Amino acid sequence: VHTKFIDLEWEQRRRLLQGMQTTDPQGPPSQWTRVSGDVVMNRNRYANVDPYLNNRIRLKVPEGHSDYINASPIVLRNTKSETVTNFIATQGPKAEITSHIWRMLWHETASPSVIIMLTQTHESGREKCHPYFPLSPSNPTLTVNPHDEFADGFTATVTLLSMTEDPAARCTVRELEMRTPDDATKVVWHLLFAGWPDFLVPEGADRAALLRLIALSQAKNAANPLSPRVVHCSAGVGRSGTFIALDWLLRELEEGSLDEVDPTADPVADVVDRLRCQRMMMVQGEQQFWFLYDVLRGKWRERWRKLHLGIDPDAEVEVAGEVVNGEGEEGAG
Ligand code: PTR
Ligand code: PTR
Repeated sequence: VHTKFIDLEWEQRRRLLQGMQTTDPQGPPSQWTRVSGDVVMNRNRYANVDPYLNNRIRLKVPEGHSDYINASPIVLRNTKSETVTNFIATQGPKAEITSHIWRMLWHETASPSVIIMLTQTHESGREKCHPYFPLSPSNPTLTVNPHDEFADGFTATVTLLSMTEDPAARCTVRELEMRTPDDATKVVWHLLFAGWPDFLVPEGADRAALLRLIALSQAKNAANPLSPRVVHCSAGVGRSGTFIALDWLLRELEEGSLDEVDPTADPVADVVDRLRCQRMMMVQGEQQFWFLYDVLRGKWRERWRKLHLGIDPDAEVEVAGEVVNGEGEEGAG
């Protein structure tokens, strides 16, 4: 029942986005209208980054409470297969409002659900994201306190079931179980990526690791491919936008949409544009923008060699910039 509900809402949203305007005459005057007010400002990590008024996740809260969370639904569709992929891009939760990400996850995603975290909790001595999940097996259970000022009565326990390192994806994989008071449960895969400093791009081996991470997140979500993967960094725009753009571009490549070279087409600029229609500042700065071309060019060349020369890229492992022949490592499954 839950999955059907999700499908419906997201399908409606997709149609709305295709028209690129709100069909609701009472709706906001512009697609770019931002959410304002003190409640909103207090809940934002950065004063200059927030979701658009008509494209935001609304928390399911009791009447009279604010449904605001700094999170945007993101929908992309691949050209040939017409496969729809859903994400939620959100900021790194702040300490007072960690209940919100759990509430959102509970209502908007299927089980198992997937969170991709692209920031460290602290970078250069500053908090980039509150540690909102159980960090270690020595302290495996976290309770969302229903009496917290911002929890609005929502409660759940989140238990760490397992924690493993996936070195090929430079990722800590946590399997969590969320349980509500009525004993309903949801499995949550939490993928914490270690290779991406704020405002920059993954370099060297971290670049290959990022591609592994993308594949890993798809695999963890494979049981419910329409359920949105939750992606966050610190502001939820730079690294998150780049991750989502790459996820889509690599799929375009795989399904052959980029095989015929059309000199007027620019799939990178197109996807960044489409992302920025859904959440501001997605893909931050030139460096992240060029990074997309760079990764795509490498993968495109790999595909071309495979199709035309029969050279299988999976039989090669990239080690610190050098390509050596050998067995491909398996990602953690
Ligand atoms: N009943 C409380 C509220 O309305 O906020 C807390 C709560 C909300 C508890 C949702 C559980 C919830 O999950 P579900 O809707 O799946 O029961
Ligand atoms: N005030 C910051 C700025 O405009 O630079 C907000 C910001 C912070 C924007 C981090 C992007 C950031 O990166 P990311 O989305 O990857 O966390």
